[in-house]
Amino acid sequence: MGLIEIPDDHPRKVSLETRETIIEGHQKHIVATAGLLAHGRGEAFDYLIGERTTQQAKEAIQAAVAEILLADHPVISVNGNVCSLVPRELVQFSELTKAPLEINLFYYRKEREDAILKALLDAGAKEILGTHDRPSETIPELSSNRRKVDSDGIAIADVVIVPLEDGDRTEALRAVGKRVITVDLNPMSRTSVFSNVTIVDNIIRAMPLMVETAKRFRSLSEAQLIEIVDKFDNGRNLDASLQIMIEHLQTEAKAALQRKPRTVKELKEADQ
Ligand code: PTJ
Repeated sequence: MGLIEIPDDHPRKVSLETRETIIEGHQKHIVATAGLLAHGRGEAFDYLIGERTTQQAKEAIQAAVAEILLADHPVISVNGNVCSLVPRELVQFSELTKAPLEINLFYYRKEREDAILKALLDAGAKEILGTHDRPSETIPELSSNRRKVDSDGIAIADVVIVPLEDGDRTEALRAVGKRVITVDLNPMSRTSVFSNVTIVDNIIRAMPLMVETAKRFRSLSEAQLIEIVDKFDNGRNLDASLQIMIEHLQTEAKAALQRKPRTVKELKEADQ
């Protein structure tokens, strides 16, 4: 994986390898140039949350998966960053939840659509919505390329999963009555705030957990799934996630001032 070899004992191995994956995705036209910048922003917020999946995020994942399993027409919106980072998990999750994958790009270019389509097919996808040859319609109140949606996908969806999304689109989807689920490391972004369920976690950690949770939750009754959705409150979830970041930053700042930086391993041990 990646363009350069990262030694196993490098303390930032996972982060550096993920960076390599995104760069490779950009070279293959999967990732937009702006996607590199979006990734850097994600890295900064991941640093603030301690590069780990919090209990809060685990609860949001459960609410998200329950909501998707309860939906009549769930759809997963795929952009360049998400396709580059977790293609296999997207396909697995789509199969487990019967939520089709729809390519929906902010920075649309035909060669990007083709590259993303190929990456998803290589990852095992059988059907992809949102390509230029598919029937489409437009979401009102949105001026970007993302206004165009698949007639059998987002157009008729009741629940849309939009990881790493820009705020305008989330607002527009809510305005046309869709429920929105996102994965976004920034708990203050407009997408995070406007979504019904926000998973404040890195997509590279969240997506495998979503797959695992979908496998477990498929055998739950409708009443059990409804109970999981009902006890989740996104406002509380965002407040708690932000609080975790503030506390983590205070601890890290103190440690840095005492010249005793803590490693991710030490943080994980402190969590247990
Ligand atoms: O592929 P395209 O053309 O559809 O474009 C995709 C990007 C990501 C460029 C576009 O959607 C965009 O500009 O997004 P934003 O507005 O930068 O929002 C991306 C959000 O995702 C930000 O809040 C980032 O902090 C967050 N983010 C970035 N990387 C990750 C992430 N959240 C979770 N996991 C990540 N790996």
